[in-house]
Amino acid sequence: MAKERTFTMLKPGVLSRRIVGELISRLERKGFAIVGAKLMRISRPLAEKHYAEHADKPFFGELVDYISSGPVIAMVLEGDGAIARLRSLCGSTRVEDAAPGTIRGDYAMHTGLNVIHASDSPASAEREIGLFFRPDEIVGWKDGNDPWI
Ligand code: DAT
Ligand code: MG
Repeated sequence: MAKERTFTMLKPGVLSRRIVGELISRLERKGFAIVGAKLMRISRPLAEKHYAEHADKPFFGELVDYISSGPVIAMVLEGDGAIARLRSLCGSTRVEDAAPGTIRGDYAMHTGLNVIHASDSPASAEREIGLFFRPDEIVGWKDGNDPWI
């Protein structure tokens, strides 16, 4: 499986619940390498761009309100097959379907507050990384002999 980069974000509420460390630990424990990370508050225009594919959904307004309502941790993760593997670690979008053992399954009670974002395809990953990170904010550090990722 080819090495990929994907975009992830710990959503508003994760900082106030003091579970940033736990969630990042789960990403690291799986084997992803963190190559970009920032604590930020998302502006409404950035939120609207990030979630543009949902602009005509009934929950779009609430989604943009929520994602811009508090601090988030935006990250770029690297690893073999990172895009699909991160989606699988996060679990299903609907919390009713998010299996125990996944991040959403373990930490979320409401679909609209499902704790973590993860890019859903190579095209989304490239687009979302570009929305949140300048090229010089991404620091590749993987040792060529590192067998973990
Ligand atoms: P995902 O975050 O798994 O990629 P998505 O792109 O379909 O899911 O939706 C983006 C976010 O919007 C999702 O994480 C939570 C929210 N959302 C999705 N469907 C929803 C719904 N039916 N009601 C309320 N919020 C919803
Ligand atoms: Mg999505």
